[in-house]
Amino acid sequence: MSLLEEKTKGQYDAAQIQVLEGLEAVRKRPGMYIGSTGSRGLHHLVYEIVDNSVDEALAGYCKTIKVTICKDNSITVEDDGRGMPVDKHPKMGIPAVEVIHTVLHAGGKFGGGGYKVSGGLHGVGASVVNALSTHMEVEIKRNGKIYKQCYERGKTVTPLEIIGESKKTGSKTTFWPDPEIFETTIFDFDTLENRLREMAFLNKGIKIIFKDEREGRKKSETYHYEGGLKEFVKFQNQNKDAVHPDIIYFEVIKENCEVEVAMQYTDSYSELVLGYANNINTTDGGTHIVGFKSALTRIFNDYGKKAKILKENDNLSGEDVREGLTAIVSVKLEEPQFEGQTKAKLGNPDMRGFVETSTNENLTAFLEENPSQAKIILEKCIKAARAREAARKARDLTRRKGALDSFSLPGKLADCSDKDPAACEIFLVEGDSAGGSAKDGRDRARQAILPLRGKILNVEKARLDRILNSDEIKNMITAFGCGIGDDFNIEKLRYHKIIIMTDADVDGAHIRTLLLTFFYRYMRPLIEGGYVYAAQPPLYQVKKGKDVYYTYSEIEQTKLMKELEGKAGKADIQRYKGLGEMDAEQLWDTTMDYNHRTLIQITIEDSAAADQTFSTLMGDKVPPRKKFIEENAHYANLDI
Ligand code: 28F
Repeated sequence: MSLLEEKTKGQYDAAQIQVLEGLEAVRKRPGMYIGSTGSRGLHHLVYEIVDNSVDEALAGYCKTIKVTICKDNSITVEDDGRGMPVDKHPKMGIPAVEVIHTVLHAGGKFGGGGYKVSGGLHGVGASVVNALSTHMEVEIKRNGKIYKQCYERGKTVTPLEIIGESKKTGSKTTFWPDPEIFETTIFDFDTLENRLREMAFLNKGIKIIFKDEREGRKKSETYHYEGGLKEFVKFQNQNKDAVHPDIIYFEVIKENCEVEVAMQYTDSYSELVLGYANNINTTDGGTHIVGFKSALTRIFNDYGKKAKILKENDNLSGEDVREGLTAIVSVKLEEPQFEGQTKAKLGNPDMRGFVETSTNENLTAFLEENPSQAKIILEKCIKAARAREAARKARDLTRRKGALDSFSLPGKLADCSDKDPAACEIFLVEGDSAGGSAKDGRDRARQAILPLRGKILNVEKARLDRILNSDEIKNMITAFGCGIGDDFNIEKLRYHKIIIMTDADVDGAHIRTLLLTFFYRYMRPLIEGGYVYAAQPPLYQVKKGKDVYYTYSEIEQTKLMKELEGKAGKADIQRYKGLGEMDAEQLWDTTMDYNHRTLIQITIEDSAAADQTFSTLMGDKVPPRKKFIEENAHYANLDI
């Protein structure tokens, strides 16, 4: 054995052991690397591989990325970059491509000056995808050849082989997610579409072709936006009415960081400010967003006074200048620091100043060059300020003061005796009769009941002052105890489960949608924190002899009737039209009893998509709503 082999042998073994232990750790605790082994974790695998192609594009070598959900439910990602290196790694004695796929965090910084933008969980890299796949194949076009290597659950199973020739360059990865690891291995087209489209907006000029080749799905979409964030705002506002014609857009590129901003005001009353750092959606904000928001407030106040639209002692708040604003702030930097439990908050202090200064300069320039649009925006901010003032007075009525809390709770609330929020839940019940049954049937220690009389106000089309005139809404704010909007404080929430209990019919679904719109627009941390649930009342009661059964879907009902066919006697079937048809005991047994009930937890998968959905479904424009319902009707179980 040569001196070199002797020398590397020891290292090779040690490195090899580290490799095996590394990927074993990934299989033992996958959640540490991809967040969860549910659907979100499964989709993270795709983002990890796509990010490597995006990095190659940001380095300037790749133009097109193809993502395919194959017939056998594997995923293929292909790019036309330089092709992963295939030369032997000096220390490990194996090809660089094998290091990338078998050594944890081997992705590292790429040559060519681009930054490594991290994946959803900060670039755990292709090796994690390998460890969590039953099979993974990589094909590389480089040096006029086509190379191929295969892996299984993190282990190399074939040597790197030359399987052909090609004048092109690029990388192609196919992987089969491991059903031993994931609760589901079925990919969701919409989930991938939202993220791939977002990546195309965030990295202008990149072309992403997305195909679904599964049976009956034959879909193909291409995302390619030379306008970058400008096109993102246009897309986000497509179902809203802009109040000024131009999308305000600027980007500032420095040696080691860059910021890109696009923003436009619409006639809606809610705000949407989306932040990204290295393509990661910073849902908890961070220094870049703080910088952007402080610049916004100062610039509009300064400009407003200079242009004599504001009086000297007027002062617009942050909320006022963001009413109706759709803004996207994307920063790219070399060493991003993510904070918070979900690592979705940017911590780098210097990004605050960088974004604030960039926004100051460019927004001021836009307002001075477009005085008529500036005037329209400022007039909207002034109206918002007036409404806020009116709302503040109304809101003070919903805040409970002092020790007399119990007396200032809404009369309709049947509160629970336990005072530990983590143990308590509140049912928002449609209709007084069901509310009465729920009050009688509940667990008085931990279950509170707030009956709602019919439909609540559609907040998507109302300003806060009008919203606070609604008794139903005021009652909920007071009962929850955590305030709304900028006042919201999750620490004051009185119940850690907010359960929407409405009839299993179209009206019930509409009330649930109105409630979710209110929570999404004015109490979003309730949904983001997983506090909001929908109760599942039964659709049928079936009596046979002395047995009573409840079913919760048409499928379950059909299955039960088949099972009962064999038994003697006639089944007595009752289709529940509303909660009010159940007495207290039945309501408890079927929908409220901790041990038998089914609750659906409401979650937000994608901020931009959620905002789009609410503004489309609850906004003013009918054609987009009609289109949305047609495209998504197959998800609904209607009781026509
Ligand atoms: C389908 C997924 O992974 N594409 C990739 C490249 C290109 C290079 C590279 C990747 C290890 C640490 C350097 C080529 N030539 N698509 C992909 N394309 N990785 S991953 O290098 C990774 C090395 O840094 C590449 C010259 N420099 C870089």
